[in-house]
Amino acid sequence: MSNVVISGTGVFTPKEVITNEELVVAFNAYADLQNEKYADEIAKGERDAIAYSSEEFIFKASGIERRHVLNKSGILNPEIMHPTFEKRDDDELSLMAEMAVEAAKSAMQQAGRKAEDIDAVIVAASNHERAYPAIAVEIQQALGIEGFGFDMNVACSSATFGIQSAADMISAGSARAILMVNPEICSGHLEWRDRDCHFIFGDVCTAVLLEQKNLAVATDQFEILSTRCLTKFSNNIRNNHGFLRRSLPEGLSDQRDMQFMQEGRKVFREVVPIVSELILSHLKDENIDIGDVSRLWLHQANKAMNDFIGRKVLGRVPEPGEQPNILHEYANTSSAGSIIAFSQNNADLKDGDLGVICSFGAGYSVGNVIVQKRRM
Ligand code: CO8
Repeated sequence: MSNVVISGTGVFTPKEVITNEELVVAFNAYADLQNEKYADEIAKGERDAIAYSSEEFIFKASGIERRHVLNKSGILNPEIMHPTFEKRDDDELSLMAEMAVEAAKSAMQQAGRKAEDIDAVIVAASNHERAYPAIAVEIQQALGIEGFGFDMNVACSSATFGIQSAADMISAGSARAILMVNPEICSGHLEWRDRDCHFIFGDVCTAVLLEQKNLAVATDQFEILSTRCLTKFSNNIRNNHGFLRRSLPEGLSDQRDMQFMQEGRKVFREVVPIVSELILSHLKDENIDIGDVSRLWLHQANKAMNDFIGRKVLGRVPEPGEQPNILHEYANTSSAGSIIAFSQNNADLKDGDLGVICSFGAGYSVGNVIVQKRRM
């Protein structure tokens, strides 16, 4: 459809790791401190005691075993409970740009491409370190890419929506090649003091290089056969930390809803059918039989959720490796999850094999990309 290929991918993985065990120890120490501090109010029934978190629950409910983060010490300090970063001067590379440059270099190397071959940069992520200048423009400068760049946000679906945007622009002739990057500093936005969600996210950055099929030089390429995106409004995953925060009435400028909030059960129940239906109808409209699809690279939020979607889409239990899971190692990395799964699990596919990259999350949003392996 598009004459566009993915010719390279890259993943920047932060060195620091937090295991479930370490996370739970820190959370429970925080709970003890708080419960001690508010012991009188708790005894009078004016406040609920904070319940302990548990490793068993986390693994069983999510499939997550550990997560990579940019700063471990702040998150695990029961007096702090969030990452801490040094202030950077405006003329230093920002954190998101730094991660993205690393991931982008790997994608460019895999694609056999240099800065002069690329015409645009898209930063597609769930949180942006600042509003302007766009992080994409900073990355463009850091890599020496001419042309243009912009930032976009569709939460967990940012990468697939970014792939669609890039593929459409390349098809239309606006650019020869586009670097689409997903720097996700989820740790900065997660409420580590809330046991319902403190285990969910990790940090990472992925990069995807897309280019005109007839210009691509990489040995292994994935032709984009078709993309489909869908959004449907829901408040079940939300945060209210926008730029009007300072303007709220006194006492409301630091509320729980300014970090990640979700109704996990409702999300699970409502998103699974939307995703399964979208994957199946998209394949049908492209005259592709699900039996001919070799791999599903799904958004990585919850292992049970992905097992469920895999079963619904394939009509059977997926074979090992057919629907790769990276959650145990990375946790939910928002938009980057399906791209990590794709990047780390495509080398064995043969020329002509078909696959689907699908992400889903806040919005609600779902992005589906049908690809076909090309071996030159
Ligand atoms: N330890 C022990 N017990 C716990 C813990 C814990 N850590 N947490 C909760 N419990 C308890 C609860 O209190 C509850 O107890 P009770 O039954 O007495 O009330 C019980 O365990 C069960 O709790 P839940 O019903 O919440 O548990 P679930 O089985 O539903 O699992 C999940 C929770 C894992 C969150 C699950 O619902 C899930 O994964 N749902 C899907 C969510 C999803 O896909 N979300 C996508 C969001 S990501 C996205 O869109 C990107 C947003 C932007 C990124 C932001 C970056 C930070």
